Amino acid sequence: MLKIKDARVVVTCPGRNFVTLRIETADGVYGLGDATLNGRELAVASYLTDHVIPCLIGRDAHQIEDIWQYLYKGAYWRRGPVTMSAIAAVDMALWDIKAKAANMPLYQLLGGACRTGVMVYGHANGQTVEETVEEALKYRAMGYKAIRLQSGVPGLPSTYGVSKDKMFYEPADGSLPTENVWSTAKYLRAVPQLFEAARLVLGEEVHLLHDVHHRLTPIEAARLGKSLEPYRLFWMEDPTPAENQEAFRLIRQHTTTPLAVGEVFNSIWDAKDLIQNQLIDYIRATVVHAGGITHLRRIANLADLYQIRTGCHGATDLSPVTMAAALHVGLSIPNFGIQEYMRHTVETDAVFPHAYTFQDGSLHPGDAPGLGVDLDEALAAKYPYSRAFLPVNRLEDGTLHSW
Ligand code: EZ4
Ligand code: CO
Repeated sequence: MLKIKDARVVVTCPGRNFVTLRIETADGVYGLGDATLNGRELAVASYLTDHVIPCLIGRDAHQIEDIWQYLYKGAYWRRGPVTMSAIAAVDMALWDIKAKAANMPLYQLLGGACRTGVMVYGHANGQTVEETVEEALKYRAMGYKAIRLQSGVPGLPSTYGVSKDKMFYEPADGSLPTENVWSTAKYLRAVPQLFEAARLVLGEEVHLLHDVHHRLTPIEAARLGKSLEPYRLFWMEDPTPAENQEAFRLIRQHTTTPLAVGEVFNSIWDAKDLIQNQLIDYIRATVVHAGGITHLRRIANLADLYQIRTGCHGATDLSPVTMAAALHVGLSIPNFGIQEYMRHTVETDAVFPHAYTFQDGSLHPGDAPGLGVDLDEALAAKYPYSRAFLPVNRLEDGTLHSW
């Protein structure tokens, strides 16, 4: 019995907001879990502090599965991003504790390494095709084997995922939501030109990815996938929203461009039909937003039956604690595909010192016991919470968009 003695939530903003759960056991071993839900951070902090932590005190930290079931089934109100991020934080912290108690890096407890490292992709973005390709060249020079390309759309003043800041940028950019203008017609004209230019300059070797951020209808997405086939994308991400999982059947019928979906999923039930009908190629559910290591492994196991691989979300709003957890999972499952890796700022890395390292286009979680991430609470306290939102999208006539 490894008794949970105490737990608390730490909110910090070293350039962007992070919510971290710290669980402490009676014999002094502690674990960390990420609970960051971009733009809705304090909702999860309250869920943990007001509703979850009181139920944890006195329990056996070793009973990870039972505690997961207790929090999921016991709440009566199942699923949803707030609930599942809170459960994820508890789950991560408990795995961290168990692996520290075993004096092993977590991936060893998860079955050991299946590969030498976890291939990652970086974000190249620019206002123009030329600028984006130039950014991609920088990533290639750093050793990246896979690069996501997002470019400004001619005729539109701003585009989500295309920022003035290059190597480091934040998806949440305003204390009230900023607004972008969207035109599907302009976008569908621009994207094939970007990838045509990119292949000419970057050649065939490097993997190229693109994120549509749920902006298209299924038939528009089908057309985009088809028009990108000559450039052999590694994947086209979130071409259309997936509340209606059936929608992907139509896209699938029209294009061989591989599909990646699921960064907003919080449960295996969000992905069940997509996986069982083999409507996608990569599942993007993440440790923090999909119920922790325990639940993500369940999703990955289901996906493996259908030859679907993982491609976990890894933007900067997922803290280094989630990144470490994703790396331990990615290293140890048979059907790992790729891991998104938007680099955190120097300020964030200082608040979360970590053992994972980047080399030759891959990350390795390192061999420190547990997750291999710490939280410098004194430094974290110097960065108070600062409200921030993701931008919203409107069509040129003002209609609120995204689908
Ligand atoms: O919009 O992390 O693939 N990456 C993405 C990200 C997400 C943000 C949401 O919080 O789509 O930029
Ligand atoms: Co995305």
